[in-house]
Amino acid sequence: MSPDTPSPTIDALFLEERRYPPSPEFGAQANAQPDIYERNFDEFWETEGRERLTWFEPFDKLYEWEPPYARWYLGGKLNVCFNCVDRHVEAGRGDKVAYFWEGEPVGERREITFADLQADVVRFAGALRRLGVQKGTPVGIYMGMVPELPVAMLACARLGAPHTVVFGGFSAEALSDRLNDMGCEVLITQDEGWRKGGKVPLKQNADAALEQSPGVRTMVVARRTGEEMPFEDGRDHPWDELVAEESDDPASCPCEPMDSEDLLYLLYTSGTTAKPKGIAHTTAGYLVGVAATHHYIFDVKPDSVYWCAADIGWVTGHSYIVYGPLCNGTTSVLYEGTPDFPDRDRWWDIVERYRADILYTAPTAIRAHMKWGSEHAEKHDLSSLRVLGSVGEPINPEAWMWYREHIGGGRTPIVDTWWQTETGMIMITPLPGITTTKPGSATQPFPGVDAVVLSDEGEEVGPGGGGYLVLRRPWPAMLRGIYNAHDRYVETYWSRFPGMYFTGDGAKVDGHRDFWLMGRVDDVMNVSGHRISTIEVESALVDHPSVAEAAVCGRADAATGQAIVAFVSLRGSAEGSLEMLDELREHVAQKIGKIARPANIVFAPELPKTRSGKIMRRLLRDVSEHRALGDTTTLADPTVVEELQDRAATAPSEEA
Ligand code: 7RM
Repeated sequence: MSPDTPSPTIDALFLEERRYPPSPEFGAQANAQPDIYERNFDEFWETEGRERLTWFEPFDKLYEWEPPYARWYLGGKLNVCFNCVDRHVEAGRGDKVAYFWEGEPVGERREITFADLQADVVRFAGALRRLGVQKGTPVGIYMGMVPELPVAMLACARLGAPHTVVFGGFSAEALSDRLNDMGCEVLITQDEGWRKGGKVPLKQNADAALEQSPGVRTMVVARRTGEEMPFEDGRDHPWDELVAEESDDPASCPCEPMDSEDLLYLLYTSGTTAKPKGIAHTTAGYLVGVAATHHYIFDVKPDSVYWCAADIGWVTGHSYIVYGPLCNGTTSVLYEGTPDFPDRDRWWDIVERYRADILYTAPTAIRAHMKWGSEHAEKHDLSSLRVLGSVGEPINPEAWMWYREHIGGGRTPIVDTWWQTETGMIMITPLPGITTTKPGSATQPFPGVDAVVLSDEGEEVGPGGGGYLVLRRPWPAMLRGIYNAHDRYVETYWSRFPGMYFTGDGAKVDGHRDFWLMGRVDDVMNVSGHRISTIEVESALVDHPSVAEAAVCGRADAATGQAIVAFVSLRGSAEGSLEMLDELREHVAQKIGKIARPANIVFAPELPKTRSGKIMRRLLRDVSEHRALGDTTTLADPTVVEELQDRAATAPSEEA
């Protein structure tokens, strides 16, 4: 290619032509009806704000937009805990189950009604108040998937104390960085967590973290495993002893009236290398955004049993296990453990037992189930399922098809929901009953969301072309900045295309204006001037019947600029032979073109992922270029990369 030929921003190579129109029966009963797309933006969010929440004082202005900061529902007063808990009890729904909690050890279960939740939250909020927590006190939370985790979050919200939840799998160092950045004064943790039958030493990690976080003066420790452990006098307090002294009368610890724009929480996202960013979410806009999207996108009904299988430590858990579902008064499943403990049918056993009708999970989990085989799901009656959701990464069309067929019985709509910690709520998604879905496409912007794909030059890319995904209009749950880092906020999100929010993701739009996400733009590969997205090569690989999962990255290459390296994990009994290598390269060539053929393929049992299941391609680049690894703090299992380094050193390549 000559240097003056402008290259496309991202090449779009993968063509997927399967279509799944909604069934008329689903459409007729759906929460979202087609006219939702015709609603006026202001009218839609005003109505949602007024009708979906209970206000102590009504708002008088929908929003103010002074780029890059928006404020929503100005003048309103409300409390998130009141909306998620108290008002449901006051309305006579105290006996409704809020959470069916399922512990990892088989047989450990708790049924928590909205009235139980209120009593627990009131007692714990009272205890925190006695420990000096008041409106504005920053609180850290470091726990596993126990009922006390949502209780702790809601108790903070009740008092008006902003929280930061640090995922229970993070190290002491990651925890103390976050506590220090937010200036936390109190930390809530638990003795230990359960994971795959083993124990995670949460309190011990918290002790180590506090050595580097002198600002934290108080620690509250919930009991989970009951293991004896040292308590520091004056600093550490057992949760159960604290709450035993508190009243469960809601009037004894009332909900603090908060301003619409008061801080609800920070959630830290790790930038690629730099220090984690404290993404700020405030009270009213966030709650309206997550409750409205939860209602329409998952088609939640009053008698639904909804299960989001994410971890609460990730934004998906904040928005769609805690705040959205509780605000809507929904019954949820809350599961503590992993999908394969003690057996690979654990999830399907849970779906069957609770008759869950909505399941929301991530492509990484779907691919794991696919790798283990459909026989585990077949042992169970999954006929209660009505809607399936996916989030976290682009979903490969073959994984989408497997999910639809083996979990959804070929009957349920799938909502592939695109969003970010920063957006707070789902932004691009099908609406079940309305949208014709396509395997691998997140389809349409949610009503009122203004998403476009732009070229390097900032021009809108036409149908079929790939480019940068940006959002042009503010939305209620949008981030209100990075905590204490205005310049970084502007630089990260608002400087690439002035006045518009840059998502950092690549995308293409097809002839029906449906969106196809193409991964992080930092991961796009450049092979002889062709800018190839990782997801398209990965999806071509996963399309091969022997492949369960694939991750690709570019490594420096003298001839082509970059060459594609693929890391492939095979299904069941398939073997990573030289023949398989040729077959896979040929398969990619046929599916999307010769240019996208991997130069090297490394067969590996597992791929390096973050705790929320996203493939860490940055580490794959380090492995492929035989470099020392960059930051690995967010890696779920460090042994996985070590294994890859060994295998990459001996992997056969194109030249071999
Ligand atoms: C909810 C969440 C955000 C990044 C985002 C994308 C990727 C998320 C999808 C997706 C394709 C999807 N928050 N992503 N959902 N890519 N299709 N449906 O994941 O802050 O942890 O990550 O995740 O790259 O920018 S997050």
